[in-house]
Amino acid sequence: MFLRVINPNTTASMTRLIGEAARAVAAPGTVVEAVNPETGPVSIESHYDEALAVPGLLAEIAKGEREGASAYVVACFGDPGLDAARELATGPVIGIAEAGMHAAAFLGRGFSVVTTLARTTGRAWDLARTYGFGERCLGVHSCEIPVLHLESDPGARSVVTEQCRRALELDGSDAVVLGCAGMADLCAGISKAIGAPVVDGVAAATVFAESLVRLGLSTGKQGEFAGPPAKPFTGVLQPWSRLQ
Ligand code: 2AL
Repeated sequence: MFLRVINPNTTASMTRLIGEAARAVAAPGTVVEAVNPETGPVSIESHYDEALAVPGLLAEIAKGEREGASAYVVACFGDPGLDAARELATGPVIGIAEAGMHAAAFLGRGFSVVTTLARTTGRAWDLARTYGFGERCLGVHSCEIPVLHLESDPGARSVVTEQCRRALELDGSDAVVLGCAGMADLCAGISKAIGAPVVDGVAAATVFAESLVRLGLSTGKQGEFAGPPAKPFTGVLQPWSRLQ
């Protein structure tokens, strides 16, 4: 099985971290290729960033199709471009927010999300409702740590850990979902520190994507998620044209 894990931001060190998290849970025989686009924002923490990350993400899906990818993970917690990615891909495409919330729903009645900046909490709430977890998501909390500071700030681990502990108490939830792919390496340590299940969406999406491939299941292609119609694109988006 060939799993293409796409970090939709362009920071290679974060892509390496994401690849390690995916490989740590992938089955023997699964080849995990962790990649990031050449074009786009270095981190995704606004609607603007998210919108402009999507062309690069879709180029990576198109490349995966040419190379025969079995499935894809979109490794950013806003799940940018997920529906468009499903139109392009033959195999299943799983977003890490979608995977993290589904996993957490197996672990208790309610879960909390702990994310980076307060401005990303609206998107997390929107996704919880879109995925049908509006009543199971009991709170979305921010750490006020920008995405790229998760790597560079030596205090980040303890701030995220304490926000997870606080979220669990305030919300009365059973589990915590980490709201950024860049938190993947913190997951096991936080779970141990707070004594509750903590879900990293990168790991959850990896295992769910593998499971769907093993079940022989992929996106329905008869209607909404059929390949996008052929048409030219103009200007800087000319390379995204659909020629046939
Ligand atoms: C993210 C994420 O997972 N990757 C990124 O660049 N931004 N999420 C977030 N809440 O800031």
